[in-house]
Amino acid sequence: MTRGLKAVRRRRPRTFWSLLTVSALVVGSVGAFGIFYLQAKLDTVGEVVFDKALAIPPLAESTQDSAGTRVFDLDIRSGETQFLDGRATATWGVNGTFLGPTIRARRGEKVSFAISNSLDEATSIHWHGMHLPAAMDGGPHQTVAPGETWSPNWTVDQSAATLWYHPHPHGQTAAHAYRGVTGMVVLDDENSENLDLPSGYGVDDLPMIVQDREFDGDNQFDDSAPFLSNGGVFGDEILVNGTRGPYVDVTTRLVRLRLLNGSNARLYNFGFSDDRPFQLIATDGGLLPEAWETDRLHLSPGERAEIVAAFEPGETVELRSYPAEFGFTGTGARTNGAEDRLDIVQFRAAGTLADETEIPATMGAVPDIDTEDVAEVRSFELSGRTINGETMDMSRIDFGVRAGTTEVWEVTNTNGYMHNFHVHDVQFQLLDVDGDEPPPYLRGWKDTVQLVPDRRYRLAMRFSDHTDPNRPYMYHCHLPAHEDEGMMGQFVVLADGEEIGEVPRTGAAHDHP
Ligand SMILES: [Cu+2]
Repeated sequence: MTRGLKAVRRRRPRTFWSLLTVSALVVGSVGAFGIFYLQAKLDTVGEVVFDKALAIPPLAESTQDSAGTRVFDLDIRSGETQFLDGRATATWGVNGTFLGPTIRARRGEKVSFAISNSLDEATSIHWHGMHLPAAMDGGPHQTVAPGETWSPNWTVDQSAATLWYHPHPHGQTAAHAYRGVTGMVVLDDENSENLDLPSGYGVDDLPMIVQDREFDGDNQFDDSAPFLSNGGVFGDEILVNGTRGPYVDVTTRLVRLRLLNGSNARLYNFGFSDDRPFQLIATDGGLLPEAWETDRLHLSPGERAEIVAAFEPGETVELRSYPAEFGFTGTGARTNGAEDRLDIVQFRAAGTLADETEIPATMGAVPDIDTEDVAEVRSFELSGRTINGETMDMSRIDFGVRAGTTEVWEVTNTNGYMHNFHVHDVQFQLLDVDGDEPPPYLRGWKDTVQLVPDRRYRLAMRFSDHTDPNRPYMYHCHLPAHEDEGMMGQFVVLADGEEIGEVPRTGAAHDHP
């Protein structure tokens, strides 16, 4: 007994102290987690001072050469931009210090670009959503070295749509995009030009590049990912076209907003402060057959939507982002911004509003890919930073597709947080989600789709032309942090009888068309 008690007495302090240490560590960790978790939820409704007119990116100037090609000059450069009081923020831009001009072109036009890189590191300009030859795509194989000029050209051959451009150098996309190399592309066609939709650029047809930014104590962009984030950086300031605290003076009853989620990681669930309904008229690839009325709209990074909102004379209303309605499980929601509520832009309607436009009953063509004759069905599982267990290898062409054929790609996100899926070169048609008809906002042409965890998205796409056995197009998660870490693959479009070639080894900077 005595020995036993002694033994117990001797052991007790050690057990006690180790238990205390373990408890302290557990409590400390839970506490730290709890603090980060609680701080992770952001609500800026009513906090944003809307005191700056929304900047409208200028339309890019162009000249016409003797062959009728429209030529644009774009210069990627660094500079400083005044977002906050005090010190300016070091930024990058195109033909300016932050963001770039809007490229506007018409179906059938030949376009050509002189893209010069005035930075001191290589970058690229990728034409997100554009159907064009892989050598002109501006992906990781078409980087532009410092001091060099890259001159892609192609013929615009797709329906009217809101596209965009951004950097795509492998491993650096997130950082370069965050600094500000982003712009919009507006394509027109005969159909869009004859519709009665609001179309006065900057008046009742507004480009809206929506981006979150985090500023450090010295007013500089901070793109470090917060603790517990799965997607990269989440900023607590929202910029629209580079304007912080923007308002719009509304002069017409109907206003069309070309919304682009130009953020690196944040999902937006757009809606108005009074929950008024609005009309979705276009998705990534162009106009919907008919408008769809809603009061909320999810856009994941890279996705675009054109919406038309109606205003009453004299009123003021805000566009916000509401908590995500789906797409996250468990604690991943809060620590990935999905519970945030954010004021974005304020609309101030004039006392009298012009009322000369309407939403036509029919607008775009119904996506109608014939799936009777599918050449190939492929599966893509997105997990961690891999697609089908592999990470991006610049020299590995994952597969070849045959020009003139239709394929069905089945895509699944196996994580509890967000991935999305973007395919270069084509617009796809969503066939079903887990066998169910896609929701209305996914029934138009898409090039990027949010992947709700554990659902299977079946995408139909047709590869028509621009064959090149050596130069790949990309498919990837469009959270740039994920893509940079390898969540990307490469495919080539092959002509009849052609075999997969080899990615040119001459160095990306010299892979000029
Ligand atoms: Cu991802």
